[in-house]
Amino acid sequence: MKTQVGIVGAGPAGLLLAHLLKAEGIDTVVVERQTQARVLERIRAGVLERTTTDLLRRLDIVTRLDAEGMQHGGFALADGDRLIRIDVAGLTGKHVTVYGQTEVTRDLIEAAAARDVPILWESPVLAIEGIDGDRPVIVHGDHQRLECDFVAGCDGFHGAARAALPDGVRKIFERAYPFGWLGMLADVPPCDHELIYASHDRGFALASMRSPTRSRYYVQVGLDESVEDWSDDRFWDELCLRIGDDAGKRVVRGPALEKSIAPLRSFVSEPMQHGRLFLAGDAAHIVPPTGAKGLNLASSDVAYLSDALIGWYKSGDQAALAGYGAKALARVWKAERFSWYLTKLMHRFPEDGAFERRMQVAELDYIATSDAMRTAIAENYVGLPL
Ligand code: RFL
Ligand code: PHB
Repeated sequence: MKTQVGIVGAGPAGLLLAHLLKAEGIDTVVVERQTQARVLERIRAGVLERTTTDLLRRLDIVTRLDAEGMQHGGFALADGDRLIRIDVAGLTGKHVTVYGQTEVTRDLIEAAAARDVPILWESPVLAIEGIDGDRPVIVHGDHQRLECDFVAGCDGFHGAARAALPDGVRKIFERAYPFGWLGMLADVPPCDHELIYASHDRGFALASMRSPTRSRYYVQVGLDESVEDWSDDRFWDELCLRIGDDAGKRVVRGPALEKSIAPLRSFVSEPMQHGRLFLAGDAAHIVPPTGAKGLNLASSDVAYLSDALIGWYKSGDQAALAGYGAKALARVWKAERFSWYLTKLMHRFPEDGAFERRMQVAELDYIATSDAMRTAIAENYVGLPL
């Protein structure tokens, strides 16, 4: 089999890239390890920057996004019973959109079928060969070979593409955090019309949502804990303690539709390209979810990469392709910084004592009283310009 751009992974990065290239007449094949059903049941991100919604608009895949996505002009940082509102719209003139990653993925997969964007399901990529030459090959499934001009590695943190960069080329920057997030989804109305990120003495909590009738909540847990340790009742009790009295009283309880634990990690692999292989999204970098940046970084990578590939095919532009990684990494590192900063500010670290806790409270005090601090947080949260 042959194509122009072979794409590994049918997550948001791979699917968006496939559509952006297809819209310019460039052929792609997406090769995905999982079944379509498995990809569609993964519950992950919930907050979309303009970077992401603008790409979906450019592709005209916005019918459901416009009908069901919720525009948010702010969020709150909670510290005990104090709520510090970050007026994102007032400070930046921009909004974020609350719309689940699951829905983005569903919309992209449905549009792929309608627009003849081929996706090979249940076909794990085993190797990527010849990235130093002109005709790299993706070896997948039952040792089938997909010959391409370029390979885009959009296969997430546990994928195969990053490992195809030669030894000695890759440099890893990493921080694993000593805790995870236990997430729970329930068909109950959210406790607030905006998101609340809570820094409590007992640990972090987040009140988020998917729709006016579906809530998504998280609590910080130890790495030694498992979902079985957390009955629904225990989860609701802990959440209500951590998010502050007012919001806690408004929490509507209900049975969990899903519960899972995600460890938190900061990770960057440089460079993001070698020869004819280009990495995008979680394949190249991971952020802790505190800043809501993971999916949005996948989108900005793909915006840069699609522009560079389109330039190469339309006008033989080599420079844009050669500069892709550096351009993407400049934005990635700023999102890494913001995600790390909010994670440090809002979580309890087992090694920290009373002094570090006072530092967090002092910083939250400063944020509460300084327009400059709130502006810095708002412009990072809403997404730095491309
Ligand atoms: P994905 O979504 O992991 O997709 C990669 C795809 O590649 C496939 N794959 C392979 N296919 C073929 N052969 C192989 N050898 C393969 N190996 C893997 C996988 O099956 C998969 O389908 O990566 P992508 O596209 O880069 O997208 C990244 C985002 O999914 C991720 O950054 C976000 O979910 C992170 N994230 C959030 N991001 C936000 O922007 N806003 C948020 O509010 C937000 N909240 C979150 C999050 C991530 C979370 N978890 C569970 C890690 C909340 C949580 C709890
Ligand atoms: C979510 O709704 O899943 C969500 C929202 C904001 C975050 C992380 C996750 O920062």
